[in-house]
Amino acid sequence: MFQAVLDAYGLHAGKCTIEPFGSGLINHTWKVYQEGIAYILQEVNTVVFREPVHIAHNIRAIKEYLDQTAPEYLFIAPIKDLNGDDFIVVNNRFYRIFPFVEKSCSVDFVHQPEQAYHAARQFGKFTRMLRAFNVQKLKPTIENFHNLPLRVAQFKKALEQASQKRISEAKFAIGEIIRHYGIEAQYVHLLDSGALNLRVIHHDTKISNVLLQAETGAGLCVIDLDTVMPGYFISDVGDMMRTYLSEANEEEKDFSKIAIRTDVFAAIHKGYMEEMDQVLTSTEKQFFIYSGKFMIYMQAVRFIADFLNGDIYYKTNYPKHNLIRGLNQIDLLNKYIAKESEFEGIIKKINDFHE
Ligand code: GN1
Ligand code: MG
Repeated sequence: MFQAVLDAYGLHAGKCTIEPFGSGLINHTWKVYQEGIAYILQEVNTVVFREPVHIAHNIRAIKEYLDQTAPEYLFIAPIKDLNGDDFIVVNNRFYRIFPFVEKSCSVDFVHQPEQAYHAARQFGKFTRMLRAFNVQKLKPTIENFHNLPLRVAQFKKALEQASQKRISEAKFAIGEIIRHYGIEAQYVHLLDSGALNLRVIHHDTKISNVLLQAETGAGLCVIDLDTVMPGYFISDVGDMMRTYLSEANEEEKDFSKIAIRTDVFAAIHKGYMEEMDQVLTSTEKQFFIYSGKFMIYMQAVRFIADFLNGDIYYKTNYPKHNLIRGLNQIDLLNKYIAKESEFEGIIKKINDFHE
């Protein structure tokens, strides 16, 4: 496989070193070196991304736009192969190669608020750079990816079809998801009211999807552009809340370790707003705090639905893995909701200062 893929790019397998790279669960990634130059080789998971050509289409359209409007902005598009294509298909598998950004690094956890600040700035900057880009030119790379009503409908269907054993094991989680149906109702109301604008959204804002300068830790650019598609800002801000606020992540089984860091909340707000303050409408800004509830709840719904379905989507390492992940997200959600008035206080203080 490597031979055929590398050939297409004029690289020579015999002269390369190839090693697995990164911590992604969906795609396969390798780092390739040849004669002192490093590349990132990736195979796209076509079970999850059913139309990989949509990914290539979106990245190309954005790259062309940015080359015209902001050539200094660091945007990591795939390298073209010898035929000028930005991906290659070998044995029905879909591969692409990216340049490796030298002197960059990434982290898997937010240890300090500054890291959350730098990441939030980069995700905000990305959407800001593309504020005048016609979002209708982008194709959905996963249909209904962050469509909460659909995710809840999938949960209800899973509940109907699940075994009695799984239903009784997940009893508490199911009750919690039902207790929080209001989060979905609020989303439906939000969309109906037209309060949110369709924008170019990243949809996977975990900290490892930002490249940082190795020396200073400052933000360089965003990566992992497969879920870049039209969406709402609450997806990006909400996924930062979901994955940065607690030091313990969704894999943690000891929920006493899940705790909300308000200084990280303030850092996400500062970084994102430094870029997006002039872009978001005042109505959209009212849903900054809601975004965390939206994303944490949706993730809980997805994990529990997958548990009820018999673990068919997310990779699992032990029998109740998805149930524990779902319970973890429910715990995070309840702790987030308990902090809402503190979050409001933080935002009010910033707004009062600017007035
Ligand atoms: C999946 O594998 P990863 O971490 O890139 C999922 C996200 C979830 C995340 C939860 C395409 O992303 O939506 O938030 O797991 N991506 C897809 O860990 O489903
Ligand atoms: Mg991803």
